[in-house]
Amino acid sequence: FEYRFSDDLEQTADSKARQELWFRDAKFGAFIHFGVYSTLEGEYQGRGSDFRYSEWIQISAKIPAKEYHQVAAKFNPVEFNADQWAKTFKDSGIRYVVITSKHHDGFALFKSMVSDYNIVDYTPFKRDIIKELSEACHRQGLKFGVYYSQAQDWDEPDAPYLNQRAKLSDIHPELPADFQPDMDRYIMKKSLPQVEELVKNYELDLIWFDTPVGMNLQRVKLFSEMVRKYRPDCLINSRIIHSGKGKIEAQYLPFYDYVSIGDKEVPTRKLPLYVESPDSVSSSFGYKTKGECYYHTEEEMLHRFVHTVCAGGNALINNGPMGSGRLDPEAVRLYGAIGDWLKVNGESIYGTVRNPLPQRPQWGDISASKDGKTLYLHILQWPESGTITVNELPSGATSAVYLANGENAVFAQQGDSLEITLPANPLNQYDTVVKVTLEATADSEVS
Ligand code: H79
Repeated sequence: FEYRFSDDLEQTADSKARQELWFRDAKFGAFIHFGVYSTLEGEYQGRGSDFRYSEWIQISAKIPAKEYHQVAAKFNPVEFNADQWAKTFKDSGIRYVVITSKHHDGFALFKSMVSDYNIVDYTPFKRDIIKELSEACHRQGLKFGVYYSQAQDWDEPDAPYLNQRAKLSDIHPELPADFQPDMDRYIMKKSLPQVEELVKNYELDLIWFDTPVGMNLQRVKLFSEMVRKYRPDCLINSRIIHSGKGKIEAQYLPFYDYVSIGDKEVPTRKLPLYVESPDSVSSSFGYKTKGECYYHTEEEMLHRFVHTVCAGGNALINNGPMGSGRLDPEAVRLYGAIGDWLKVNGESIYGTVRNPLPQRPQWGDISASKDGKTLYLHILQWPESGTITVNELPSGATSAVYLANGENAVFAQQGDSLEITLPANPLNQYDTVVKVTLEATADSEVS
């Protein structure tokens, strides 16, 4: 499942300027799925673990709202420590953080006057997680954004969509049989006012909408204009209207700033707009220990990240903290592996642009400096032959250096091909980078 992009698509000048403030250079974000569902770990009274995503437990286990409220009322993540989270992200080379301020279950992690179904008013914890984390991230020099489920809200009968698996009457059995959902009523009473609270009360650099079922031009305008009014520099993702697949339509381009591709989709081709991949360290977004669940290996995680950057995008890699408020140690370990690699090879990632050459090589991928004079060859599969070839170069190379140790690489040129003779073993376990300087520039800009 992929987007269909037409060739004439171009973000507005305003959106490009907003991207260029920090987003295009940042490349590596931490996504955080944290909420009531984190305490259930993918199962409720023996039910629901067959769904891949633990944050969907209310639907997979068909938990009536009244019962889910009781779980929410006990949510008490006493080990939550915003400064420690922010420092862990910072130490891993992460440049921005996006946390679920309200997922589809409708429960807010911030103090809200609009609905008391929020962490401050509804739980013994009483602390505003969004406030604490935004401040801690900014203290660490990280950009900060929130996820907000604008269209779907399982706690609100007027929100349009649950899932084929659960009917409205499974979650809200108290409703009269002839109840007619009214999405505009939900938007005007809860989701738009909560977005206003978020942009007014928190220093947001980005807002991440999701699952835009029922959205249309008029509704999109309401949300987009609300964000722009209070925070003109705040980035908006494309899920304000697009689901992560289907067609990108030009009429909506003014209302968001960049494209979120599909969940856990790794881009493998050049895309005409700047993208972000919402990846995750595991098969779920929320913390999950019950039923089917796997984590990526360090190698997979790093390769997914590198391919995303080389295709012209950011990787927003998710971790699901535990219900106790502690970060998932496995996520911390995987972030750390990327971070260790970035300490040596960060030049090949931050501030780069996508592969300017026509092909993606068999042995890995390629990123480039903005001026097009430097190519970074990411050797992801160490070749048996002991050599790698780069084809269709725009000009000759003047030098080739391993980022791992600063030593020169042995290279030979023939026509527009460059061949590098490699040492016996990789210099970095998962990705050895060769920095190649060109005589002339290669053009790789995305619109
Ligand atoms: O927040 C994460 C997901 O919960 C959310 N987007 C990311 C960032 C998301 N919302 N909707 N969807 C993803 C698409 C719907 C997927 C599902 Fe299923 C199909 C949910 C239920 C059926 C696959 C099967 C996932 C769970 C069971």
